[in-house]
Amino acid sequence: DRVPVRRALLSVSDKTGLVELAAALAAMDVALVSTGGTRRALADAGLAVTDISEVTGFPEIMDGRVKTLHPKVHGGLLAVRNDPDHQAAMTEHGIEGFDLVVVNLYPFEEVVASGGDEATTIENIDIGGPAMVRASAKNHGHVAIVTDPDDYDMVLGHLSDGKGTTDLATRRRLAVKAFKRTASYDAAVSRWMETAFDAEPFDALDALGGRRVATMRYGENPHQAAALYLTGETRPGAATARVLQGKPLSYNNINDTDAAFELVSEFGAETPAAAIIKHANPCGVARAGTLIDAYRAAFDCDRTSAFGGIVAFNRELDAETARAVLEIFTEVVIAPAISDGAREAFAGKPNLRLLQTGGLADPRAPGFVVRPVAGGYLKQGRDAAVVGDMALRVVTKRAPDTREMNDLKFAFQVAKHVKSNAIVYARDGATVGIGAGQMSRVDSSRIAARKAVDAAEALGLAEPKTKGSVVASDAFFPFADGLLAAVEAGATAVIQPGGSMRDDQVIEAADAHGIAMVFTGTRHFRH
Ligand code: 93A
Repeated sequence: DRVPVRRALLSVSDKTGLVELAAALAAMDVALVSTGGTRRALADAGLAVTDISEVTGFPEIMDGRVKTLHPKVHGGLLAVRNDPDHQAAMTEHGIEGFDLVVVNLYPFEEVVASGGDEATTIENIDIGGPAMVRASAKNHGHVAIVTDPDDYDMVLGHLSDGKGTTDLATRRRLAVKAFKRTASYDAAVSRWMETAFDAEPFDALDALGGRRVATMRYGENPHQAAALYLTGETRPGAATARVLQGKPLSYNNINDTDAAFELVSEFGAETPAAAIIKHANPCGVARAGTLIDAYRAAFDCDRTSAFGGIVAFNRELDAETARAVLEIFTEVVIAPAISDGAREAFAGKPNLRLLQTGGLADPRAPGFVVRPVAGGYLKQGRDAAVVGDMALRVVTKRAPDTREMNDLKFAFQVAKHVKSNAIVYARDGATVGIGAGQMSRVDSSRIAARKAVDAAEALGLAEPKTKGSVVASDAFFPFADGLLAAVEAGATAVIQPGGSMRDDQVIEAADAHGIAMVFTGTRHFRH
């Protein structure tokens, strides 16, 4: 198990003890081969040394990024000396073996510690060095790999005791140390990148469980890492859908597509429904006799916001509706099924992501939702409350008529899928104004009404569709002001959970304006 050391490769950034080591090796008739800087240091000390470029027949290129990454080098490190095939390859390609390899790496850790800039730090990520270290350590049966100047004396001692040979036990010990070194080196690189790029480490992402099925180019923003995990739940939706065409889905795409499909699933398959989502909030939702009418009505709610949106349907998507969707730029289309005609229509827009879920998600099905908090995460049951199951209570003098009641239920179903504070105006099965995500309910009311005015202008209507509409609020009106804003916009009926200390005042204001109001007793906060 002793290997005679006849030829050594030296390539070191830390030149401590280098000349002494090389001189001792030269005195034992060991041939020396080195990379540029190391070779110069040895030549300056008067030692005979071959430049690596003479071995490879190739200059060091790209500022030294490629100097030892060559078969003449790695063949010499990895060859199993007593393997006839390896011997034949060495002869055929003029490869000579290295018996001793002395490498220490670019001072990456020191550059980071001294606050080097990004470009300098990246240049100090050693690639060729670790490759040589790992190759030699793998081939420790034939090669001794020295990665630490503190070991030079020990190795020289073994060589002189063993008449210029190394023993297997020493080579094994050196190999273990070598792999520990490359491992800690790479750990330092990934740690630095994590901080420098503010990237979420995937092992932290993985820790929540589930099976990682896709890694996105980035998360909500380009500096965030992101991946998609499946939990094994078979719920139809964005994560489990078949992607029929299109660019890879981004993190935001999947998040928005999930919101879109959960929303249309709320309605079941009975009546055709369409929802258009932006930033996880709907900017238009409608039900109608046909899918295309539902889409057009949803689109009319807020044509401006619909641009670049995510569109979800609760029925098989037909060709005519597909062509209507293609009239504006759309990121993602998702439906339980996609007809051949619709697929053909989308084929002309190969970037558009087309998703087929195979079915609708059951809005009543149990499930859970997780959200991270610093140092941990919150877990809660999915909001599986459905307006159709709620004990609705008319609290005003006037009860809603049938048309109002249908729209009230529809508006409350949509409000469940709007970020709080949510205010949803609806008329004839379509949203006509949506106020989302405001810190005060009255602001959401005003924004929803304002958007309805803008939509009327865009559509060339004499007055906004909120005239004669109904309105849903995801949580109770704490004061009468939110309700009065709805009255001002022209709503004739209101649906809300109720339960405020001032319900009396809100009911009184509704009665004073002839408004019909329904309490659901159930709240739909969504944050
Ligand atoms: O830039 S590298 O990743 N590319 C290489 O091919 C390569 N080969 C050796 N860095 C490479 N090295 C490293 O150069 C060694 O690990 C050592 O740290 C350094 C020695 O270079 P010199 O002898 O020119 O000072």
